[in-house]
Amino acid sequence: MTEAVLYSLSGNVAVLTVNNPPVNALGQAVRQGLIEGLTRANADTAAQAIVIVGGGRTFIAGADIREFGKPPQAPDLNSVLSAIEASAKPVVAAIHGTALGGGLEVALACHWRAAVPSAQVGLPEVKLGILPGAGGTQRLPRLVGPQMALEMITSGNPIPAKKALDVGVVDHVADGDVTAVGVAFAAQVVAEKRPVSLVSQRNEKVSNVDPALFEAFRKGMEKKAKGFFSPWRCVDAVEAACTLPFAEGLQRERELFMQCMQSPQRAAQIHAFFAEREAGKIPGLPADVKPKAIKSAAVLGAGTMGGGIAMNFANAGIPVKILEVSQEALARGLGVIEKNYATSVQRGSMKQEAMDRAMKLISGTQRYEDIGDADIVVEAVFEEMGVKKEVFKKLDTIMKPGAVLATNTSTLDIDEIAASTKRPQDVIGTHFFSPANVMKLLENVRGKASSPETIATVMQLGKTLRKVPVLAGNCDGFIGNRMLAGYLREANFLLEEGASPAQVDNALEAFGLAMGPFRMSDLAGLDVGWRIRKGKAHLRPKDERYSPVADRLCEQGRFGQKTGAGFYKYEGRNATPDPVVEEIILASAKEQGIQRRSISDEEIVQRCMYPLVNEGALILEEGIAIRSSDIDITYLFGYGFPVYRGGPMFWAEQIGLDKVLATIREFHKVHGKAWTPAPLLVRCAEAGTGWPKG
Ligand code: T1G
Ligand code: NAD
Repeated sequence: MTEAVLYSLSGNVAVLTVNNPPVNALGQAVRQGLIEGLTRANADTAAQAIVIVGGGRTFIAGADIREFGKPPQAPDLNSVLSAIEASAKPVVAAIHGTALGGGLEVALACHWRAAVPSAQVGLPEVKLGILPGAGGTQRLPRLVGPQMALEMITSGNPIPAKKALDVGVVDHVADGDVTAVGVAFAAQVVAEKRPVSLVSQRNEKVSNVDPALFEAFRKGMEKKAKGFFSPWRCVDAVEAACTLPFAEGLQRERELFMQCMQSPQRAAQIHAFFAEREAGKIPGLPADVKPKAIKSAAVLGAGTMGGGIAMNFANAGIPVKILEVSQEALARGLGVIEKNYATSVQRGSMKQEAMDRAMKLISGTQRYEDIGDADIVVEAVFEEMGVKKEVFKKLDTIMKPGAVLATNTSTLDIDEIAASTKRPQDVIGTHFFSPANVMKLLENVRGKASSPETIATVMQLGKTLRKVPVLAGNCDGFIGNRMLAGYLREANFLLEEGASPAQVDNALEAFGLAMGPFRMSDLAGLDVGWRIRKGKAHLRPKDERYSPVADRLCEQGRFGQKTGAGFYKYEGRNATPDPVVEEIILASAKEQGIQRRSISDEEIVQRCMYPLVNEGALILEEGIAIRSSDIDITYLFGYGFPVYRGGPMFWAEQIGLDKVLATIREFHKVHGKAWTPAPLLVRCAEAGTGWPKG
């Protein structure tokens, strides 16, 4: 037997322990080992039943994703599952940790399933741009019915053991060591001579299913699955389970699975899966550096960002104090927090007890003395260097030694802020994204003095706050906002050249962005960008083209949603085009002698997306980003870039860097030096390679 599956006997039960750390993925050796283990157990006269269990921290977490795209190796997973079903002796899956994807499909092929209470089971394949390809779409609906199967398979979200028991995915849940739980249940199955029942032969829940169920489900997922390929194939596969006999349904599932495997979205979403895990690894950090424990926090400023940042700490169970300049500002900030939680409770995405627990962890103050003992302080005051330095000078005198002094600045120089303290080694950027309690990205920004311990602490904090942490170097706008500058520049130029805010937003939302540039700017608040531009106006070369449209909106107090008008006018959160904005655009175009023309959506996408790629190449070459996939993660989790395109750098590689370069060179001829191709892009395109790896 391969070492990937270990064989042992516990009483009259044979135990097959999958031994493929870290997550017991179903690589070739595991598949081979399971078949060999089943054969041995069925031949073993001492064994009356068989338990399949995962060694280490989890059951099987799915197929080995690293094998995708490589030539298939026998045995394939379906033949492993047929061997399980064909076993003369009852086979019990004993589940702890996570039974995901092919792992749950193995369990569904078993005759019985037992779990410990902390276990989770699910079919997350849709998150990888595929669908369950080893019978999951045919067996799960036979256990839980088509509606529940559709929800689990199109969301890809796991369910806890208790719920799995309630809906029939598992047959038994008990506390204790998972192998012992599995062996005891298997022995009970033998003792009670329970008849072997194959899930694949249970048809009652997939018979006479009203076809309208699938139409209604497709209708219901139009918004969430917009632009994606695999979720729709998932519905087709579950529908096949309710319209075809099992064997034909399995065949249909295979066809749909292969369609997903051939879709470019699969490569993009798997790239995103591994990129998210890579982002947390910081080369060069001493192996023995330990993150500091964060048991208490403070936040300065209870504005748009401060409130959301405080909610993250409270949601993670960390007490947090918010400091504001006035009681009125504090009350307003705490009020917004309470309203946000109440909205989540109303929507059912949060329980009232959880809200009460979180609110108890949040308190306010105007006294610096009250925050001195916190393990970390995150500053989120106005985006003005003078104000930031004033605040950090103050923090330097009152925060306890070793506390992390973090700033949520969007663009300002971390080193300059750190230099206003005597402990620059404890200063670092922790750039959250609006709304801070929702957006997953945490762009940590190292200063030249930030210590390895401070870096390790905020990278770990990202995970604690359930964010996706990325480490950026210190430069103007770091990774995300630096790239965004070119994107917004072109979006504003396109307005003067003939497009409307709605046309630009719609073209980019059709491309897959969660929100176009003008709707996003109105959400974030136009005043933040205005403050930044005013602060830099003296640096802008006179001959450089500049669009004054956004400034003129701000001069009229149009800061976006928070003032009821920006690039759009607002009823609540509903944006409608505003003729006032059209007039400002026309006036600006006239002043600059710009001939307006009709602009294609394709040009809008290229003019707005290619600056991300070009600037990304500069950022990579300067080492501001450790790897190109970190840039992708920044845009996937911070700027609503569609995961099915993998991120701007991966997307450019899929198009071909040579083609991207060719178009950038065209724009360079027409629109000037802002479109100067990045040297790294030129080198990779001419070498016919992708971006440098690692
Ligand atoms: N294949 C290969 N490597 C995997 C893997 C997998 N399925 N899952 C995790 N890893 C690696 C991961 O890259 C990381 O590596 C290490 O394991 C620890 O992971 C036929 C076709 C299980 C919940 O989608 O959701 O089955 O960075 O950091 O936070 O229908 O990993 O250390 O080098 O994420 O504790 C379906 C994917 C596959 C589950 C654990 N299964 N995995 O989370 O650790 S498709 C999935 C996860 C399939 C069948 C189809 C999570 C986890 P490294 P980690 P974690
Ligand atoms: P905001 O204007 O909404 O809130 C700032 C708050 O800071 C105000 O309530 C103000 O009263 C308070 N404040 C000002 N000076 C203070 C001081 N000395 N001590 C304590 N409180 C003080 O601004 P915001 O949008 O929350 O931005 C805050 C920071 O976060 C800025 O650096 C900004 O660049 C950054 N940021 C903003 C966004 C965004 O989308 N709004 C996103 C990421 C980062």
